[in-house]
Amino acid sequence: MIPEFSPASGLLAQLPLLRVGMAGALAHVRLNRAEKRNAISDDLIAQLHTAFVNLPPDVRAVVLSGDGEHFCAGLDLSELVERDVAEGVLHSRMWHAAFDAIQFGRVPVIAVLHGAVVGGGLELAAACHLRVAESSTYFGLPEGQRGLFVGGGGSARIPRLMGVARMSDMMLTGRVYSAEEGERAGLAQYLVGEGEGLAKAVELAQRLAGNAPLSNFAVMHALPRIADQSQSEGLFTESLMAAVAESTPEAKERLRAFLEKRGPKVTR
Ligand code: 1HE
Repeated sequence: MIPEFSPASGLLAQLPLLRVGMAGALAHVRLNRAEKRNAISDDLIAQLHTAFVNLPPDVRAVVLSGDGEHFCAGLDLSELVERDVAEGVLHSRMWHAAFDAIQFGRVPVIAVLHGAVVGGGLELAAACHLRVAESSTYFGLPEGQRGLFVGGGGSARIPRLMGVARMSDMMLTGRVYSAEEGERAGLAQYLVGEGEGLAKAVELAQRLAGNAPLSNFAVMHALPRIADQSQSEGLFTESLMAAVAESTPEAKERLRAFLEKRGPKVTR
């Protein structure tokens, strides 16, 4: 069941290109630029950054979605025209900072996808920790057709979801993946019917919010770094992270609960 999200207060209420709602430990961040298909302007990228570094301390998981017919049409092409090289680098770095705040923030973020998830919209989705795709979703990287390259972290993140070969194909040929194809290729982890994405994402977010925060943190921060390391370094990082996680009072209590028959069993 989808809880009643009440409008956020303070700074999070002062970001007009977003609509931020709160329900207990969950925050719902909605791209609020449907008339431009949620195209990501400089203002929108700045507001996303601001929102994700200012989540209230009681938030333990975030659901991110887009208002209107499409999740996100990518970079706002109308702002691109007259940028010089230095401005281009800084612009891309601004996106990196905002999307790093999502991927390497404090809490997991679940994206609800529908309609177009293209260009920078797919880069945004790839910065989230889980993706739920409704059946109308389609994925594209039209940068090749527009004379551009990805600049929002896509070249680093998207191959980690689907592989370099599939991403190259999308960029070189303009191939578009349907929701089902995207799910099969690793762009989404859950496939649901139209209009069912938010309920699914909320159900997942509630589950994540019930995990020990340090376990979520380890998955978000250690897993992608270990994937970047050699096996030897990765195994050492894993040992350190495991020892930190299992030494917390919360982990000890959860283990005790299981041993005393109070904790949940793993069931199908
Ligand atoms: C936009 C944008 C945009 C829509 N920048 N204004 N992204 C793209 O190449 C995708 C471009 N967009 C589209 O292909 C289509 O707009 C959609 C398939 C997403 C939606 O189509 P539709 O028929 O629902 O809407 P529309 O009529 O095309 O657009 C409605 C309005 O949104 C219209 O403005 P209006 O003032 O004429 O009403 C469009 O101009 C505007 N709009 N998309 C600016 N992207 C960090 S690097 C990342 C590099 C990239 O992301 S490249 C991929 C860019």
